[in-house]
Amino acid sequence: YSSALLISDIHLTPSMPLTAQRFFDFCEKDAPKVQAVFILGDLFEYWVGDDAASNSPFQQEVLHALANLSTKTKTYYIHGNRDFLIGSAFLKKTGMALLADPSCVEIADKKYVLCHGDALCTADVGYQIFRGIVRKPWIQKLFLNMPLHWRRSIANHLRSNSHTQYQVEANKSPLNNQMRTNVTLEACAALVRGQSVDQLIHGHTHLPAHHKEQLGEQTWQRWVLSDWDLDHPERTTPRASALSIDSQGVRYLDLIKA
Ligand code: OKV
Ligand code: MN
Repeated sequence: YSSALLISDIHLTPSMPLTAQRFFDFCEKDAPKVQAVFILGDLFEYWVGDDAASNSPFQQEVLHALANLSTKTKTYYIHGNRDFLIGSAFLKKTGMALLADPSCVEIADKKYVLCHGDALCTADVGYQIFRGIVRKPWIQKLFLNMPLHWRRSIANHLRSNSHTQYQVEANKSPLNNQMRTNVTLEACAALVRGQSVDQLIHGHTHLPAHHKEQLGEQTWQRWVLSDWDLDHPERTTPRASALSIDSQGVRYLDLIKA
């Protein structure tokens, strides 16, 4: 592809209408201008199975926006830590192609490693244990075979527990918490070394920035995608951006100003 847009962490939910509207506008106006769109996970705030989407008018609206976009440009998806249960039924209806986490892609003659980013947060041992459990195929099969109301109830419990736990940790020691929930230099180094690529793009941490990093002899660049937050009442400056790649290079596209 000679041009692409990359987004992640939109955390779509009906309770965030301004964020959702910006996403619909993105699909209609911004995204069709490029040859490929990569969504690097956490498009949705939560996901308990493709069958739940059929009952939700909101998820249907998102599905149609993506299906319409897929007729105009190539669309790719990488699972996030929230919507990793997005399955082949939803993907087929939206026309998106699933990419493995991580994946190596070539855009405008340069190679990039793309991933959601949660697997790089290796200092967060508790989260990596949770991830190891819910990412096991047999556990996912078990979960998906439960009645929808059980799945919703489990998801609500896990979500409220994780929210409380996170706030407790953050209040105890904010700096330690930030370090624990960020990617580690070692995990990034291992990833770029394994893929023999020196440009890495991920989301998840909600810390958008361009980094030039080094560990030993190894050097690489890392771009972090931003989350989208147009609904948060305490946030005076709403945030939403995409990463744009073309023959000119890599840059952040501010979707609030645009
Ligand atoms: C996603 C996260 C909730 C973090 C549960 C097996 C279980 C899947 C699941 C249930 C929860 C996804 C699918 C959600 C991410 C949370 C809370 C914290 C840190 C099982 C397979 F329980 F049976 F083992 N889930 N949902 N969290 O609500 O979208 O990432 S979720
Ligand atoms: Mn995430």
